[in-house]
Amino acid sequence: MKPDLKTRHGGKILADALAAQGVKLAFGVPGESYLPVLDGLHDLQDALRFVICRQEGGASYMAEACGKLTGEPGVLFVTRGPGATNGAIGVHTGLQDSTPMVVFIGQVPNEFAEREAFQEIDYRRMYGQMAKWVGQIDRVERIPEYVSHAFHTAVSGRPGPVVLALPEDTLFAEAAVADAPKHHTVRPAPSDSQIQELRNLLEKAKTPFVLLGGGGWTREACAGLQRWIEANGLPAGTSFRCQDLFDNRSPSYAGDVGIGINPKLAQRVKEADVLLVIGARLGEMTTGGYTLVEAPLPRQALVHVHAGAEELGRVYRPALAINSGMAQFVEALQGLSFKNSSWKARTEEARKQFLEWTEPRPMPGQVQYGEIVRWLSDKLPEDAIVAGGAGNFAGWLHRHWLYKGFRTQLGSTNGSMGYGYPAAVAAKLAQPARTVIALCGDGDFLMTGQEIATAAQYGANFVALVVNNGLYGTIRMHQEREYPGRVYGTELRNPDFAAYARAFGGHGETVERTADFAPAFERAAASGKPALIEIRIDPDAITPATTLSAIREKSLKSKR
Ligand SMILES: Cc1ncc(C[n+]2csc(CCOP(=O)(O)OP(=O)(O)O)c2C)c(N)n1
Ligand SMILES: [Mg+2]
Repeated sequence: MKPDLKTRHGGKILADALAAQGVKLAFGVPGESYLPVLDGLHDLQDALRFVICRQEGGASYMAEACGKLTGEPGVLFVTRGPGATNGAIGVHTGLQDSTPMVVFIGQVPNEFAEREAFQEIDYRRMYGQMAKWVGQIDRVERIPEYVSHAFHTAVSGRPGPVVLALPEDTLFAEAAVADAPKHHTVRPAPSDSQIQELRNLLEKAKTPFVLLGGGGWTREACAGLQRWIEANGLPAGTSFRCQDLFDNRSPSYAGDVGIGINPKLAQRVKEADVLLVIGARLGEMTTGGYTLVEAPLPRQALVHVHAGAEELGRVYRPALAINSGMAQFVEALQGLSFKNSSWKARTEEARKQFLEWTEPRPMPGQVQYGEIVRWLSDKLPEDAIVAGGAGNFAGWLHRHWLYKGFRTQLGSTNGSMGYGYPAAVAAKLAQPARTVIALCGDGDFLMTGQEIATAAQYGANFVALVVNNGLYGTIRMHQEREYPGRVYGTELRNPDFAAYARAFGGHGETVERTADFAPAFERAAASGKPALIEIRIDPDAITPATTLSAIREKSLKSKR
């Protein structure tokens, strides 16, 4: 017999559906297009916190970061038209990062559909390429079904964003329907014969290399894989912005196979006879622009393990393709063990090269930014979360930070600026007991810096570093290389960032010498406010290894 069901309006059915999915935190900017949802959330305030942001770009990054950090779909609410367009950046990040997300967008009432009514967009077309699925809920009684479908889709196979449009009439209408229970997370597992094939390949291998990355990992799977890799003396690297999947202090860790890769590590990946890739898609950044691994037929015997069947053979024709969840694959690996002393010697060499590569070296100016990154890496708790944006300032983070634990990194593999600050806000709200820092560039920070208001409103107290070189430095670097001396469109006139933080009720510091950083950080961390430390670096210090002037000179010489 069916239970007696209460009649609820669509907004309440939706809010209750989210609670049934286990959602505890959602982000967004309100709109008149989804007032019934706000009314539904009103009753759930103690169980489900709806964090109101200052711009949908920041809100969508927060939802993405929450999904990345917890492995459960990050939830975003934006209004129709303008809200939906502002919110697109975090959806693109979620797509490229394989992050589970469910995005709700207001929609015009069905009676006005297709007239280009006020703020009307067809989200199926707009988000068609960026989301795993775009649906529109046209009938109030089907809200639980659509929400259940959305959550299942977001976490299955290769995780990613799902978009649901909410026509106004659906939300205001009423129905007596039951909630659907929490979604399953379905993962495939490797077959015995695939594991046997892997054994055969590795038994013959002289220069194997393991590369891990992508989404869908668990803490236990990472730990189990690390134990297996170490026990077999294999070298391991991580794909672009996935360094936190492997303890960087491990004797097996050889470094990150991403942007600004150690050339010796790049060579090692190229020379591998068996390349065991677990979870990584092998995108442009991880393959050095498709040169470390050639498409479609790699020189290495490629074993590609991925949770999304559609990713296997998408770019590369692997020697062995295994459709598996990460935890399932790691479990199957436990039955394999190899004794090959030449592997161990090569791993030791790779580790030595990693340690040499990551040592900070002197840069021009009064601030040794590499030493600051290393100081933080050594000093903060092992589980501290570092949220970073995009720009050359992140190069020092990639090179000098040692990630020690699962999900200690929040970065955007689509290289989108403005990610670090809102990602840190989300991390602090989702896991308040952990230390969180944001690492931003001067250009990067001001893309979403107004979310310091959100941090202040909700008590997300963490320290953000803004590395100020007065430049869109990355672009300036490429400009000097291609068109030396012809500087245009890459210089910035910045505000006083510390004063900016104070204006929002935060704590502000400005650092112009290395020695001033530690006391400034201590004050910022103890302030009990959202804190910001502007670090003024010499604009000539364009990467951890070279200067703008050296790049310009080299380019001028080659063009003479
Ligand atoms: C949203 C977005 N817009 C533009 C770019 C192109 N872009 C990449 S890095 C960069 C400059 C970053 O400047 P800043 O944050 O100051 O860091 P810096 O390179 O100076 O260290 C730009 C404009 C991008 N990646 N993302
Ligand atoms: Mg800059």
